[in-house]
Amino acid sequence: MRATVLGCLAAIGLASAAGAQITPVGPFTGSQQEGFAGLKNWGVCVFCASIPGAFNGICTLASPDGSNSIHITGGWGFICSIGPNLTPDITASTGGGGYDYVFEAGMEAGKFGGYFGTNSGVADGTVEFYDAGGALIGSAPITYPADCSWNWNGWEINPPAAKVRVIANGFGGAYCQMDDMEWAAGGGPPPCYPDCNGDAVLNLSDFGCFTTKFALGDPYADCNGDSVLNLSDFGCFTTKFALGCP
Ligand SMILES: [Ca+2]
Ligand SMILES: [Ca+2]
Ligand SMILES: [Ca+2]
Repeated sequence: MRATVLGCLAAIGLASAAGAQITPVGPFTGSQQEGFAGLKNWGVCVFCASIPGAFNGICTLASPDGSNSIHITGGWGFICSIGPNLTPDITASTGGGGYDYVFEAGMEAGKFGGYFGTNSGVADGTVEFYDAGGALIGSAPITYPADCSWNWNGWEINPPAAKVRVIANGFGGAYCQMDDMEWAAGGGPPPCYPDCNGDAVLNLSDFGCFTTKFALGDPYADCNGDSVLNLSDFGCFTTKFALGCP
């Protein structure tokens, strides 16, 4: 009987689409960089729905809602004035619900980061990670003050993300300036779901981690993959924790 129950639970586990583990990382040198200077092509569009060819051709910059809101420029004045970070030209959206980095199939981002700032007078934002099917697999805060300075934010994403969406806190997700972005493929071992904090040890901290993510509405906490966060997800997490990690 016990074996049958465990077998059923394991089958449910396999059928679920668990979220990704998102871990903040410090500045790194990726295998592809994007400084935006080579992508400014105002003869085609000054404000664009999408701009292909980013990160040496593996990524398209795109407006989430398809509006002409992706902009690359030498510098940008608004509440304050922001200039380039390490390389000429910077980018941001002027609306559209944020700013998407859409990666080619097979070039999903296992590590992504860069320098963020804003000229809008509104600090901070959110980054969202999506799989190839368009499902949200994780999110994290982006922190920068509202003073036109450049600030590193970066993440490890496991499993890697097919799309990274940057949403500023102000102006409908717009005016988060970015420069000198870094990309790296995934390469770590596949994540073990109950190791919520990603430290390769299963202990009480992972329950605390899960509870926090649940309270924040993080997609990771949807353990049974039914797009609803409720008590079933606590049961699911407890089961997966009991089954352990390889
Ligand atoms: Ca630049
Ligand atoms: Ca752990
Ligand atoms: Ca659920």
